[in-house]
Amino acid sequence: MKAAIGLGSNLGNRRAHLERALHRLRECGQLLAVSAIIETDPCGGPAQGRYLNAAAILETDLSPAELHARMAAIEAEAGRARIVKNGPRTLDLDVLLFEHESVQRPELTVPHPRMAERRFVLGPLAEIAPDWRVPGFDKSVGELLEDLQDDR
Ligand code: PH2
Ligand code: MG
Ligand code: MG
Repeated sequence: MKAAIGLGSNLGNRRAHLERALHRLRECGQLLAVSAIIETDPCGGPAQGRYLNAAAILETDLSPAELHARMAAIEAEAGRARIVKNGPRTLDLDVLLFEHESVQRPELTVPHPRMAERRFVLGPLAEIAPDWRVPGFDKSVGELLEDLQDDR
């Protein structure tokens, strides 16, 4: 099964956090594609530093819940603390898409509920998976990015 994963960091050695996470994700399956790492202005939350963001496609035998748990462990390894919503973080790993499944669990919603509004998510993802159709939108990742560019 294919999962699209969003990566972000704006604390500490940001690039090292992302690279370490990509290395650890290889233990969860096969990384089929990794986008360029881009620097982005922070969206939402308190005033904070700029982010490095990227996206990756993982082929995995894990379920969405298992993958989410493994990703939370990788975040914890990077010293991720959850103090402020949308606050600065050493490492954020989000399951953006899982095949064409919709997942509604207390700890995990897929597609990621805010991905369609976020250029820092759609930009990197459109680089590696522009044609992936997003459940609930009846649009592809590339089309969602175009919509965003239309109204901003
Ligand atoms: N993540 C957030 C909130 N704001 N802004 C940018 N540029 N990049 C992020 O990864 C990011 C954010 C919550 O996950
Ligand atoms: Mg996030
Ligand atoms: Mg997250």
